[in-house]
Amino acid sequence: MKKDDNDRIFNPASATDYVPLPQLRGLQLERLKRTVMNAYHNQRQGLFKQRMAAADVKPDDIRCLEDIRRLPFSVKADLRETYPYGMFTAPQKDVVRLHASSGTTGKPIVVGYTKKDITVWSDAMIRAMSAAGLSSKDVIQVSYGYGLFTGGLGAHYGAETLGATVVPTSGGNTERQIMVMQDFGVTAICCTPSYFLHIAEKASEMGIDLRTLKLRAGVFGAEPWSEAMRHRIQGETGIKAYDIYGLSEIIGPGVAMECQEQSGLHVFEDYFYPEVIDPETMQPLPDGKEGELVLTTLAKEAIPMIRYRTRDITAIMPEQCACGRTIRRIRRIGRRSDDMMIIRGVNVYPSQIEAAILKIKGLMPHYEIVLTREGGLDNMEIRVEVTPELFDDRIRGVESLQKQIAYAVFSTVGIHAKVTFAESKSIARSEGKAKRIIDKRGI
Ligand code: DLL
Repeated sequence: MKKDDNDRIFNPASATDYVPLPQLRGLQLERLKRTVMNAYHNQRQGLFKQRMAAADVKPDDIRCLEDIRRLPFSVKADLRETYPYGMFTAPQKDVVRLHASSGTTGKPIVVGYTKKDITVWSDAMIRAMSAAGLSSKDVIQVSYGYGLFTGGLGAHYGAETLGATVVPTSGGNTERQIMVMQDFGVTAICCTPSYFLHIAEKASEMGIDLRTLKLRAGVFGAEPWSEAMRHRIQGETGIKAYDIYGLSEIIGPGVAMECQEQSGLHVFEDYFYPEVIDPETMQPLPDGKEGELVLTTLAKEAIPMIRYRTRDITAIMPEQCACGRTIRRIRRIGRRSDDMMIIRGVNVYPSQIEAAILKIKGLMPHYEIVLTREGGLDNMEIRVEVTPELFDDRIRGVESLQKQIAYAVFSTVGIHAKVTFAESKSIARSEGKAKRIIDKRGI
C-alpha cells in the first residue's frame, strides 16, 4: 500500500476529496496504468487481453488519462459469460469475500474482493458517510439486506471503520426496526428510500413520530428516487435524506455520494474513474452532457473493471461544488438505458421473468409486468396470457397454476409476485421493442 492510501485510511476526513486537481489526475493515471497491467496479465480467462489485441492496444500505450478512450468497454454479459470467476485477477487464496447480483438471465454475476479491496471499499464508504455529516459519534442502523447483496455489508464495514456504533438490523421486520431505532438512539439509517417510506408509514401506524427520535440522516440508494421523494421524506420525518450510488460490478455502495449541499453525487474518482458516453455511438461526451455512465476501477485488485458500461443515465457536473470537494459530481440517476427494474431494491430483468414463465406449459410468451407502490413498498403483478383452452377451463387448476408461476418467479428473482391470467391476444402486441413494464410507482 502506498503512503497516500495509508494516510487516508487512518484519516477519515479524507484529504483526497479536496486535493488539487493536477495531483488527483496524477494519482488516477498512475492507478489506471497499474489496473490495466493487472487486468492484462492476470485476468483468469484473458478476455481483456483478447480485446486489447483486437483493438491493437498494449498496456504501455496508456500514457495519459485521455488514453483511457483507447481501452475496450466491458459489460454485464462479460461477467455472465465468464461465470463465476473468469474476470478475476487475484488468486483464490487472496480473495476474502464474494458478493453477487442479478444477471440478465438465471445465473447471478459474481464479484470478489481481496483484503485491500475491502479496505478501499470501507474507505469509500467512510468518505460517503462523512459527506453526509456522519462521524464516530453516530449510531447507524444498517437496514440494507445482508448477504450476497452488497448493500448491508458494504454499509456495515464503512460505518464500523468510521468508528460509529453499527446496528446491523438488515431488511425486514419493520416493527422491530422501529423499536431498535427508538430504543438504541439511532441517529442515521442506511436503506433503500422506498423501505424508509415504509418504515415511516409503519411508525405512524404505531403512533411513533419519527421527528421525536434522535434520527437525523438517511443514506438512501440502490434504486432510483426523485427530488420529490426527498422532499416528502424530509418533510414527513424531519431527517436529511442523502443519495448514495454504487453497483456490485464496481464495488457496491460508495461509488458516489451526496454531500450536505445535496446537489449531485461526488464520485470517489481516485478509486472509480467516471466517463459519460453516448450509448448509441459509444463516443465519450463532454462534462455536462447526459449519457451512460462508464466506470473504471482504479484501486481494485480481485476483479478490476475497465470502462464498465453501467447502463445508468447521468451527466458529469462540471462546476465545482460549494462544499469545496474537488472530486467531480454526477447528477442523480433517474433511469437506465436498459430494461432492468429495481423492485424492493432487487434488480430484476424482464428476461428473468420471461424465462420463469416459459418453463410452464400452457402459458403464452405474452406478458406484462405491472409495478405499483403501496405504503412505500413495491408490488409486482405479472399478467400473462394463457392458451384459450386453459382460459376456458376456469375452475380446475387455475389457482394452482398461478401459484406455480409465482413460485417459479420467486425462485428466480426472490420476489413474491401476484399472477393474473389474461385472455389470449388481450395483451398489446408491439411492433418494435416490446413494452413489458407498466410502472405506476410514480418515481
Ligand atoms: O444496489 C449497490 C448499492 C447498495 C448502492 C446500497 C447504494 C446503496 P446492485 O444491486 O449491483 O448494487 O445494483 C446496481 O442499482 O446500476 C443502478 O441502476 C441502481 N442504483 C444504485 N444506487 C442508485 C441510486 C447496489 N442512488 C444498480 N440511484 C445501479 C439510482 C441506483 N439508481
